[in-house]
Amino acid sequence: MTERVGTEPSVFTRILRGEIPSEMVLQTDDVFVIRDIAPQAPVHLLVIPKTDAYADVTALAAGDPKLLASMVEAAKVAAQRAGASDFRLIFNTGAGAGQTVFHVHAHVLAAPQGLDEGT
Ligand code: DGP
Repeated sequence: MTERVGTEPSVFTRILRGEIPSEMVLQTDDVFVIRDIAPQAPVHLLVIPKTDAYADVTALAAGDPKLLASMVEAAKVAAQRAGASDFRLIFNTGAGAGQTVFHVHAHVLAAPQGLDEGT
């Protein structure tokens, strides 16, 4: 489990503040959803809690499971709005697994016609 360290705002906090442009697709009281800057699928969204208190999904699940549930609900709504009822939900957890931003976020990967094997 990784806690966020340091006082520098994460890139996602800076996006939420409007300091970095992004394509915002959904916002709730506690979660926002943007398009990934480097999409790996026809639909590639990032679901991000507004709080930066949790570095990864293990910290979030331990600290605020209701917020984790809110992320899953936001993923479903955002994927549906993008025309995809089925989607892949991925939490890269730890640098060794490819996590680069230590402000917990979920990748939503989808395609309106369904994802190909190997996407
Ligand atoms: P991860 O590797 O799991 O930590 O995913 C971080 C994702 O964040 C990666 O897919 C690229 C995305 N990302 C990084 N910087 C920006 C940005 O400034 N804007 C947007 N929209 N996405 C970003």
